[in-house]
Amino acid sequence: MRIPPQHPRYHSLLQREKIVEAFKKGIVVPQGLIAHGRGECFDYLLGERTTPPAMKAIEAAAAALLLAKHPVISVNGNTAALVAKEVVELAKAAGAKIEVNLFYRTREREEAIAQLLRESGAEEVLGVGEDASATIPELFSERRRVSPRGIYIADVVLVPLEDGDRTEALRKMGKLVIAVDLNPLSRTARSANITIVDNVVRAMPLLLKKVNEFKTRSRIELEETLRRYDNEEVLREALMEIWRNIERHVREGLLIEFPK
Ligand code: PTJ
Repeated sequence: MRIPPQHPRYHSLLQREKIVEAFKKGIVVPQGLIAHGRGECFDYLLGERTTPPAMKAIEAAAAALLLAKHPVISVNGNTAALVAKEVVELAKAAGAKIEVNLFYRTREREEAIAQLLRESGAEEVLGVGEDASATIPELFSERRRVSPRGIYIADVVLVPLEDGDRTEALRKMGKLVIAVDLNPLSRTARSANITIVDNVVRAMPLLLKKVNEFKTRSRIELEETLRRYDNEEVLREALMEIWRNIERHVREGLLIEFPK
């Protein structure tokens, strides 16, 4: 369906269209539609903008990716539907590998997502079929199956739109986990090392920009950016952004005015 650009909720409706189209192609699962709806709700409460705490997390994430020996970007159905091109560009800029990792894993979905990533410019996509032959310990969902050349040996893993279990399991393996999650109260948000509380469609281009900008920084400067970062503080600030946004609406009134 064509969304008219003048529509006041154009950007949000466009994202919905992308998710629905990807659902029809077997890239997104029905549960992914529900997850997207939950994200929309938090995005609304955040004011559909990248907040200052999200920007702090993006800077720390850029530093972590540039400092990493084996950075990996993990891709699921929703992420592929919304930001396949940005994932590929970020992987190239940060020297990261791209790996398909699905909660609702089927061979058809792995292949469809890998195909979409290749069409978006990816030269190599890990985690498909036999390549996902290593196992994350203590994880019982299909997400436990990972590539021995990718997530299994990674020191930094970027996990957009994750479910909590794997973030915890990856942390227990000693990896630095960067999450992108609009819900600052989710288990993923609270167990990652760096949580970008922002819509993945806004966060990924900003992260790419920061990675390119930080390439001129020394390792010492990047380490200092990471050292100063406090995820608990950033999550608190993200919640305060939601709080203040609600407070502003209460103060300024809620009704839309019409000419008499
Ligand atoms: O493709 P699969 O099989 O790996 O499945 C993917 C889903 C997303 C269905 C699966 O990982 C899942 O069930 O995730 P959850 O537990 O619903 O968590 C998804 C989180 O992403 C929620 O906290 C949402 O608020 C958040 N979210 C949804 N849309 C966005 C988002 N965060 C950032 N940007 C979004 N566009």
